[in-house]
Amino acid sequence: MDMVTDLSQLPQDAPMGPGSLGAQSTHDLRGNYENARADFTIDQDLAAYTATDRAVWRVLFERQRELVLNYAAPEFVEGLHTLGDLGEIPNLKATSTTIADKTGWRLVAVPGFIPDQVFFEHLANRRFPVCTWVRKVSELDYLVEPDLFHDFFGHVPLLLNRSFADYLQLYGIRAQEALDLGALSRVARLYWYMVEFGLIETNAGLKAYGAGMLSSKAETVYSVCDNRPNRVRFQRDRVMRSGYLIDDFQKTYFVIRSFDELFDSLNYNSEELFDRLATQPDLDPALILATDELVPVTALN
Ligand code: HBI
Ligand code: FE
Repeated sequence: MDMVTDLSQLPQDAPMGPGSLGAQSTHDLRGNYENARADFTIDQDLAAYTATDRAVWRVLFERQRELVLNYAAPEFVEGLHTLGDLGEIPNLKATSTTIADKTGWRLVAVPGFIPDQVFFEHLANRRFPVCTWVRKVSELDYLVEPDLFHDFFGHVPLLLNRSFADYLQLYGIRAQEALDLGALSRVARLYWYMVEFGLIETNAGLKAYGAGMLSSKAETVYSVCDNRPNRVRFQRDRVMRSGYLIDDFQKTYFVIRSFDELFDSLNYNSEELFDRLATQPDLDPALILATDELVPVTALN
């Protein structure tokens, strides 16, 4: 099959929106949930992908794999290279074996967004839910709901990093506790800022590691280089108090020094923490506190 490289050869539809990911969507979900099992998993049907799906995947992959060399955390790039050539739509079962051997994580196919408690149950058991459908041509730069490219290209490479993999499983356990305590918003913010839109300090300057950035061409660059957003040193309670935007670039990014820092931040008693946070006001996404340690943009080499 000759490769489609110029998307104008594909059927065009609606115009593109701003370059970001709006994960927590409320509109009716796109995927086909009819055949989903009780844990919301389905079987990935590799034969069901169309030529357009394959072309959209390839364009997204070719574009992002160049960008990440300059803007992504080295651990992300290392994971991406371990996954091999991703020019074709990945076979989730086959990739699962590679990941399981390294960090014990497996991929499970899902039709799209799944209920919070089901999602957290999968994470707590080292199963990462990956959506199987591919976005439309018109959604190359703006997506309301995570698709296969966001979930796989954005999230899977770091599942190969021991420290991040351990963090994400413990996150699943803490998130289940939060659900039981009516504190979903606290852990949703921690996921949003530190799994979807996190920055990490390296000896080559600030790098992106969040899936929401690294699966978005525009936000990969904006989050690392643009002078407009705030960049604040990661502090767990600060993140858990901070609201976020789902349909535009983030106003504030939080910066870690290592993935161990994320893991260590989950060493808390849920009841005590959420009782304490309940006495403190939520924070606007663009707000800077006097207690914030601001992290400057670093010129990219
Ligand atoms: N479902 N498939 C999928 N992917 C997600 O990222 C996801 C989800 N359900 C709930 C959820 N995320 C939220 O609970 C977290 O982002 C906090
Ligand atoms: Fe995501």
